[in-house]
Amino acid sequence: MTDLAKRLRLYVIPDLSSGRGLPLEEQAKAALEGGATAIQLRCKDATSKELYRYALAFRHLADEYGALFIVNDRLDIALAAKADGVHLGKDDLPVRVARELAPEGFIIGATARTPQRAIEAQKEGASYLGVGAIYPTKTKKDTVVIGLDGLNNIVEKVSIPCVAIGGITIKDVKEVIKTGACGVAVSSAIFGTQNPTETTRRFKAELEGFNN
Ligand code: TZP
Ligand code: MG
Repeated sequence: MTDLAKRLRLYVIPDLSSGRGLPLEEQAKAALEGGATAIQLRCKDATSKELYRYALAFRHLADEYGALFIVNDRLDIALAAKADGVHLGKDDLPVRVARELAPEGFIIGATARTPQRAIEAQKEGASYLGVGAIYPTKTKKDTVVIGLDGLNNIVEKVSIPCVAIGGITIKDVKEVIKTGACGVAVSSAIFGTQNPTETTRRFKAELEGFNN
C-alpha cells in the first residue's frame, strides 16, 4: 500500500445536514480524535469567505492530529489555506487544469463512477479516486448507485488508490475493502450518530487487519 493509500484509509466528510447541529469544525475535531486519517471540507452553501475560514480551521486541526486535509470542489480555497489537496467532480475544474496549477506533491482527488472516467482521471493526473456512490445516500443529491461490482470494476482498471464513498456504514467496511479499495469516505454514518468520536474509533477498528 502506498503512503497516500494509507492516509486515505478513513476519510471523513463533516456535513451540516447529517451532523446533528454540530458546527463543521467540531465535527472534524470529533472524527480526528477518533482516528480519522483524512478530512474533507465540503460545504456547498458557504460563501468563499466562509469556506476560507473553515479551511483555515480544518488545516489547523488536521495538523494537530497528523491527518490529511482535502478541500472539495475549490482549488483556490485549497491553495489559499495550504490544504494537502483538492477533490474534483464532474462540475469542477478539470483535473488536468488543476494539475497544471497545483504545486508539486499536491493531492488531486477525482470522482469516478465508471471505469472510463476512472482511467481518464488517472491519465489527467489524479492522485486518487473517490468511487461511488457504493450504496444509496441522502448526503449527496442525484447520486447514481454503482454497488460493489461497480467499485470492483474501477479498482481493477487503475493503479492510483480508490476510496469508496456513498452510504457506507460500519457493517459494510469489510466487503468494501475486499474489493481492493484503499479506504472508505464517510459522512452520515459518523456524523449522524450521538458520539462521532466513538463511531470513528469503531470504523477504525473495522478497517484494521486489511493490507490494501
Ligand atoms: N459523493 C458521493 S456519495 C457522497 C458524496 C459526497 C456522500 C457521502 O456521504 P454518506 O453520508 O457517507 O453517504
Ligand atoms: Mg465537486
